[in-house]
Amino acid sequence: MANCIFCKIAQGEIPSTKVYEDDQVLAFRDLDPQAPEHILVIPKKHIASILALGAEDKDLTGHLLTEVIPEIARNLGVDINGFRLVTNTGSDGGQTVEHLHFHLLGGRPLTWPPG
Ligand code: DGP
Repeated sequence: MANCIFCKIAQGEIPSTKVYEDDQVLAFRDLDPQAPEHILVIPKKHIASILALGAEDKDLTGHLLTEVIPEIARNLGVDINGFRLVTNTGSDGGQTVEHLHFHLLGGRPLTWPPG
């Protein structure tokens, strides 16, 4: 999608520090990390948020949650002490980039509740 920063990252038009890539998914380090490990996991296909997912995205979301995210967590070593997975949605959810992304945060104890 034109003017979507994460589409541009997915297409390699904007550089990123990649930690995982396949034909459907890209994961890269957040520009403004909030934890020692702060990874953004995105579908390459433009989907605005979790609310924009359709039935046709079941394979993609299943792949993302059951395969990609556990693999990234294991590769980073945060499977041992744990991590947090967050998808901010809409303005109250704090979403600033309107391309579905999961924040994977780990490498330190995280507090709850969020601000
Ligand atoms: P959210 O607020 O949940 O929509 O998260 C958007 C995140 O994206 C935020 O933590 C900062 C990150 N971000 C924004 N622009 C870029 C970029 O150009 N490169 C990278 N690596 N991260 C970005």
